[in-house]
Amino acid sequence: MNEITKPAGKQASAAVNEQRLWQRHVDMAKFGATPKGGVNRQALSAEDIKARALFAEWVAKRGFELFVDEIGNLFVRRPGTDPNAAPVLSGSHMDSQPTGGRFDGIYGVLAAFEALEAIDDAGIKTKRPLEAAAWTNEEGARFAPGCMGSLVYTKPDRLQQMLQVKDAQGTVLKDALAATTAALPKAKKRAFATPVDCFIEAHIEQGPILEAEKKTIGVVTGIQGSRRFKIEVIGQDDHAGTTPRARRKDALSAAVHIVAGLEKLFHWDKEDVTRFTVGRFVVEPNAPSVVPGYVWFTIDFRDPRLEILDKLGDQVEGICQANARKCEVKVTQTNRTPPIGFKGLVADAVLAATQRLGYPHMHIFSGAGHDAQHLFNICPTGMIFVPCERGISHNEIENAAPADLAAGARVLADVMVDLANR
Ligand code: HGY
Ligand code: MN
Ligand code: MN
Repeated sequence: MNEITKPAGKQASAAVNEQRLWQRHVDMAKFGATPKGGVNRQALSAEDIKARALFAEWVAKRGFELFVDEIGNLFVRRPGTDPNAAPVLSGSHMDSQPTGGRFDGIYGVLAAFEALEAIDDAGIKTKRPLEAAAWTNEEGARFAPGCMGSLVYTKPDRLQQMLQVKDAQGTVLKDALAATTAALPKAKKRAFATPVDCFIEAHIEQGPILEAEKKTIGVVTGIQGSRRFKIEVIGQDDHAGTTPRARRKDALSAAVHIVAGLEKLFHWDKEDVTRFTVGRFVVEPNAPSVVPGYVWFTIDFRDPRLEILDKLGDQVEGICQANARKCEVKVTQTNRTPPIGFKGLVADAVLAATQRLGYPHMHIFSGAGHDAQHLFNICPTGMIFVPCERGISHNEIENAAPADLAAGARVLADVMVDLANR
């Protein structure tokens, strides 16, 4: 932190407008609004396209430049005095889970935009350009895997594979993406892996700790690792009335035993640190009088310890085969992200800004995954958490307080000025 930026950082955080930030959340929540007050704004859907269009309107009104890359990631740029310097980048995602909340992801996009606006309102010059990003398809609910936009941005060789991914209705990602980018004609093209000086992501905690500890800011120390699998159980459709047990290849019965075996494996720790979720379970043909011939389901396995991720994850195949009964089982690992730790430049800047601004804070580890996990591989990265009500997320009743959202944006604005002028 050099002396000249301290007042600039303070001016920037003071210029954060709580009401403007809150209203933008209200405006965005209209896209995909669901009955219990949440959103269903899945990646590259009509709702996502509308949200992107509104965001582009706000960007244009502000006079910032808008860029889009080949996987649909959006970048808003506020120029710096050194146009050749790599930008200080902040952002998150606009897409949601099918029964998502009004803050998961979108808060990080709007906090980043609010930081750029506040810095602009305060008339602060920064050496490095400042950018706000909206990463495509973080949630992975419609197109798997999640964190797709930030993954491809940092690993461009994965683009072709991702373009071919299909959703449950058979829509190919490439086609949904074409419609999405066509709806933003004014956005300039941005190449993948354009250098980034550093990345900061603001996000609701999606857990109960900050609220319970009465802290406004979480200085995030890292993100736990994850391994995700698709398990396919292939049996044989048969008549429910005429087929004796001895002749059945019942994919559902086998799948149920497989899940029971996996629960025995993953529910190993009494400290309840390991996370194991079967979130999607598809039975075909899903007809009451047909013995199910095909079942597929997902495994979302997470743990902060690399050795546990390896040890337990490597046993999935064996447990599936051991419980296959008369069916064939196919195990595909769809994603593996090791645990990461945020130390150094960005984490220190977040702590310093939080202390300067005097917010009650604590260090906190993230159980949820974020785009920051991929940016971590290409530049110094860190995260800022703010509380959400009762820690509830991936749920329509997800809620957060305007003052907490603004506090996170104030810390972010101060950090961005600090890092852009160091
Ligand atoms: O699943 C996650 O951790 C993130 O919220 N998509
Ligand atoms: Mn999120
Ligand atoms: Mn999420």
